[in-house]
Amino acid sequence: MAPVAPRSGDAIFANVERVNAELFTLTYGAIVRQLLTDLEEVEEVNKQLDQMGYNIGIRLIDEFLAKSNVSRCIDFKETAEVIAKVGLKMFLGVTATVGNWDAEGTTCSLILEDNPLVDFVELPDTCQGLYYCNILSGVIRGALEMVSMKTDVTWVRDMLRGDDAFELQLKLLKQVPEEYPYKDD
Ligand code: MYR
Repeated sequence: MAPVAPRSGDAIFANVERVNAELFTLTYGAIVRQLLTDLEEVEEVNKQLDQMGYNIGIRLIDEFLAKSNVSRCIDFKETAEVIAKVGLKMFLGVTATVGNWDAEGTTCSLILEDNPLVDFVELPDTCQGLYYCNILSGVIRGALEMVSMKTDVTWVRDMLRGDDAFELQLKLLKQVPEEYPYKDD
């Protein structure tokens, strides 16, 4: 019998991580498929994915702030960089490039370097109009709302729809100033 070469802890860990990532991707695919069956209308699926993401985002922000040690951002530009380089990395294992800023500094794009949500995914013609990754825009919208930023987050490029990248547009609609709980007399 051929001897079995022992595998290093690192190799086993990398394998477990890969399997976890694949399981996550496949589970997400199963959720989208189920929504398509249940809701029938692609538009409704888009809304539902966004809402699910929002519900995740409003909870995930606590974990993000606790684990990342990120302190208050001075402006929306810094917030966008934190999402691109720290938030996405922490929860999705990818980073993004921030660009396409408008003159006011309130609208920008996150261009994803990679998108593990779409591994193994091919959309049939019946799914035209589907924003498959809409959960992600919802997560970011929900998380930002919890740190007083009302935003619009939409996909402007989507490789599953034939574009050359995955690009999310972040638009800051309103920043609610946080109130200091005590009044100085
Ligand atoms: C602050 O000024 O309070 C810090 C704001 C940081 C917001 C970071 C939001 C992280 C969102 C994570 C998205 C992950 C998507 C998978």
